[in-house]
Amino acid sequence: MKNYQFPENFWWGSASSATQTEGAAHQGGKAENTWDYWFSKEPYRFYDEIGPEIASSFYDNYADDIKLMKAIGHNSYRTSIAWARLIPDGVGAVNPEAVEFYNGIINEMIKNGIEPFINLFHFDLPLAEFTKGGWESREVVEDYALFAKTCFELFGDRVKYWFSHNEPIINVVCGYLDDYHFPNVVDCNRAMTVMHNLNVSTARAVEEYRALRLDGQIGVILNLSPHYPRSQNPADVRAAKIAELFHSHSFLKPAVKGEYPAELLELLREYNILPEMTANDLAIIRDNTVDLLGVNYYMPYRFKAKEYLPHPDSPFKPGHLYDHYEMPGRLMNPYRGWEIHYQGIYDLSIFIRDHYGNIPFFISENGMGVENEARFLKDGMIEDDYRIEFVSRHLKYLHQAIQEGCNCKGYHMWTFIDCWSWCNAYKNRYGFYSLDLKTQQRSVKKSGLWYKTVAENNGF
Ligand code: BGP
Repeated sequence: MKNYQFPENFWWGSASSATQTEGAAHQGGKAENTWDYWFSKEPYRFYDEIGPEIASSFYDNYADDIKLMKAIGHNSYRTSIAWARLIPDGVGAVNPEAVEFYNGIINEMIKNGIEPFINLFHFDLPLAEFTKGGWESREVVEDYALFAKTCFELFGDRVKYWFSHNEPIINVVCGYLDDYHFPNVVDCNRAMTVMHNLNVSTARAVEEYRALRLDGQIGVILNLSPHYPRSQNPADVRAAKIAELFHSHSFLKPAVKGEYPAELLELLREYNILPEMTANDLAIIRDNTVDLLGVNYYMPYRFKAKEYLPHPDSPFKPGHLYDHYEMPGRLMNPYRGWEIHYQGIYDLSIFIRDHYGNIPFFISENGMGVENEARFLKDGMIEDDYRIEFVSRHLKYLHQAIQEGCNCKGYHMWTFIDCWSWCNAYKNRYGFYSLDLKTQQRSVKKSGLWYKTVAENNGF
């Protein structure tokens, strides 16, 4: 049997976010964020009408939960700081209960030998910042930079790995183009303004971090996928290339290389969707690139040339320039509707090696959401062999990429305990531990025990 041994000090852990785990949405001095607000207005847009108020109650259970992390061999864990908890009005007074809570998490993790990876923004804007215009507003970018600085000052003596955002493009696409997330705007000009402001905000967070001269690193977490054309027909290749410019390079290139891709700017001009970018913005982006990259990989993207012209009245969006392609015979996760393509993690790693200067990165999310896992219960434990297969087959390809010189530092699974998944709420479960929604009891799954052996052996 082949042995897949990973580099020394490889990060083995998992990831989650504040809103998806903490609960206590209206406690501990936390103000409403856009999720609390949207759920109060349109609960029917959330699976089973479950909102974020309880989540997996990490707020109350973090000390025990961190022991559970340790029990399955984690040496690192990523979560986020809820801006609306730390600074309820977005700017101004810091909430002392939040400081105590985040200090508690960080200290407890360190005590248990788990490196805290802290992200500053995981889709959860304080409502007070939304009323200022949300990510369309430059004032919000500056408030965010102040929030980031506050976090670095409060926790930066112990937290060595910081991230400005998780999947910033989700705010753009889901919030301003496709009506998946609040504020449910469909407007490409506004979407591109949000895209640019988010890029500036990452650079501003990096700038604030460097100014404090702390001895850690700061990065950004992006959801990246290899973009495969249906065929080598130039029309298909071009469709995939345009999609990749919008989906990947739009955030990757500013964060890693300090500039927008010229071809993306050309497209934005051609379709009259170029947001205002001042010389000062571009200088901030140029001078403040990230130290490392978190890569969330779930599925490959496949594209083909457009089959039909969009209706002339339909609001323009990048999707007018390419079609998604459903490759016959593809392997699917039917619960989430996402294709599974193990080799994608290898292709992506090679892409980062060859196009982004082999910047240090880690797989910051990879995972498999499955519905009704109770049917796999055996003697009190969910036997999720499909998840073990999912992780191990991805890890084999990741291992190969590392053998070929890719600078990958770790692997974090989505997620630790089944958590609240935005509009899908608890439909699909991702955790190494299952969560009983009624009792909040956690139980390890077979995959959790398997992952422990992988972490302990630094391979399998
Ligand atoms: C990523 C997000 C996570 C998480 C995960 C699973 O895109 O960063 O927050 O939710 O996807 O997706 P979902 O919860 O939509 O099934």
